[in-house]
Amino acid sequence: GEAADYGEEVDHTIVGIDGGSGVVQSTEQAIDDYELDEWSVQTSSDPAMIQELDNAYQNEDPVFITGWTPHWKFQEYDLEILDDPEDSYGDAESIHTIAREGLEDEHPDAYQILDNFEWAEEDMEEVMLEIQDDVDEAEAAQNWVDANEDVVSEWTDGVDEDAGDGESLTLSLVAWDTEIASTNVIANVLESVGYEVEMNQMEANPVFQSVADGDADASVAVWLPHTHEDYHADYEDEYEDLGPNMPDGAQLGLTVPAYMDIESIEDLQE
Ligand code: PBE
Repeated sequence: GEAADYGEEVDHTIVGIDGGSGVVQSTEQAIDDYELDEWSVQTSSDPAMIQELDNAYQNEDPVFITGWTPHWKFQEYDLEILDDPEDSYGDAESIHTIAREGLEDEHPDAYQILDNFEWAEEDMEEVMLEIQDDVDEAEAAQNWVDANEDVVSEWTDGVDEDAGDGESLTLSLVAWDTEIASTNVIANVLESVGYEVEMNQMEANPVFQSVADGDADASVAVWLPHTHEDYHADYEDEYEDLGPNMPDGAQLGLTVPAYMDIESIEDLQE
């Protein structure tokens, strides 16, 4: 089909993930910025969105999803992120680690490891792909850690192998595939030096709130400067931003299968 027909073919619906996610909020912004008055975002979850993508893809039907990199969907399907001349989705950004106030004093070794945690887009993709191939999340994290001892030893540099001494830590995350991968890896490394780590899945806002309130020790799920700008603005005075754990390769965008005949979000304007 032609770009102009796609609106009717998909009922002017963009398939999204959870309403608290930055990528859904940016998509609502795009609908505004490009004056796509008839369009709306249907919220669901990361797996439900992929299921809708898969259904459309099997039939080469048009479909619009709220996409982001890194994500295994770009390995599994031939997809394009549409041009965004209005910049509704922001530029490439980083994923940051945040820690609660007091963590450095109370668990200095855990704090040190969280502060040192840094990996690349390809690393995160490896873990995500394994999980997608039905490897258990903890096992995929263990496999990556085993294959990357040199990287991990930089994160644990100077930390004793039983530094954690059975102390408990909690990490907050949303069940996005990216964050399931990163949280399992850092949890694995913290456990390897003797901490007991609990990973708590929640909606987006509570991730920030839990670290701000001190109910959680840390989160590695903070996309900045664009995706989580509003949450970060609300809570940043109450937690510590430890900087990027994945400096490059994070990008949001309106995403379609490559077989569709469309380049830019602007092409949806009627
Ligand atoms: N994501 C994955 C999140 C951040 C991590 C892109 C789906 C979001 O849009 O908030």
